[in-house]
Amino acid sequence: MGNGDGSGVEAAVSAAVVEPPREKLTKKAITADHPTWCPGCGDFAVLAAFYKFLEKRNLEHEKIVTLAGIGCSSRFPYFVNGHGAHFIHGRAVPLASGISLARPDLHVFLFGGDGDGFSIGGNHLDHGARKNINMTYVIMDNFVYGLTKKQTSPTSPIGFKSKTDPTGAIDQPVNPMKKLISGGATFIARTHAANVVHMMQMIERAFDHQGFSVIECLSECVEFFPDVFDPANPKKGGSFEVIQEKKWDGTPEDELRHDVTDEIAAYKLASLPFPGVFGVFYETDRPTKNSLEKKWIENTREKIGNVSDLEVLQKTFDRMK
Ligand SMILES: Cc1ncc(C[n+]2csc(CCOP(=O)(O)OP(=O)(O)O)c2C)c(N)n1
Ligand code: SF4
Ligand SMILES: [Mg+2]
Repeated sequence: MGNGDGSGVEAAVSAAVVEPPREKLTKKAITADHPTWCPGCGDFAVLAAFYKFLEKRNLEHEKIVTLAGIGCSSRFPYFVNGHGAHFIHGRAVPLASGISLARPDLHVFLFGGDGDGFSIGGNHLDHGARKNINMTYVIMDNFVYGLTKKQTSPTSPIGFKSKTDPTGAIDQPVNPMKKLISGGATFIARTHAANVVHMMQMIERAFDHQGFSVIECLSECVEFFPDVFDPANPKKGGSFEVIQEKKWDGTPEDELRHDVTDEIAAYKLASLPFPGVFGVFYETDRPTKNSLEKKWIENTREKIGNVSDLEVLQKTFDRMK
């Protein structure tokens, strides 16, 4: 073997590192623990849709990251066999931001509840949105704090009786779509856990979007706020109204369809009374923080002569002496 100049060895090494063809990602491979949610909880369907999405898109298994804060819905990463963390209540966005920026090659998914996302994590949500950090965030909204057994959440409707509002909630609830539009999220959609096909479509669209993409998914807490989403569930006598998006085909009916790039139109859709409409409210193309930081790092590297990370660190320490 070899001709004495090392090329034979190199050839042997490169032959040795040829990767075998990837096995298709199966549900079995991505399923971890048995979900511990109450029987009938809407969150089961969100997990099922996510498994289906992962299988369909056949993502590289080692690049899947699921993150969450705290709550019933935030138990999600336990049930996905991949990299993941069940993090501090409300702090999943900052954790995901760090991972997304440091490892832009990974697929960063966040799952969590209305309390985690809009209450304790509400401020982080705004900053993730305005910075347009690349990630896919599914907020499983059940209009209640489920894990802690029925407190009023930021999306609970006025009049909702809970342990914190025994005579009925009196505070104006957050409108998730309006909050996300004004926060600066670049992909904003709404779906319902009773419609797996629609959920899948929204997850795929959010995943394909470059930037901070958020889906509000109505997911029923059968224990502490049952039947609240029936008005949007045809199987329970409701109607699931899907947003008709513009096809830009010049037809008169297209005039009436929704332009997802129109912020004001998105805001108007968000003002419709409950149960509102479902689909993509808003999508815009704005540079991600990931891409801006990459440029900035590359420019700095060029300026300092493409030295190694260790040398940069050493120089920084030297300056501090
Ligand atoms: C800093 C902190 N504050 C409060 C709590 C208690 N706590 C845990 S989960 C939760 C709310 C969960 O509600 P939500 O995010 O809507 O999730 P759900 O259980 O409804 O899916 C609260 C208040 C906590 N764990 N940490
Ligand atoms: S308490 Fe509600 S949100 Fe939590 S697992 Fe049970 S049904 Fe689901
Ligand atoms: Mg909740």
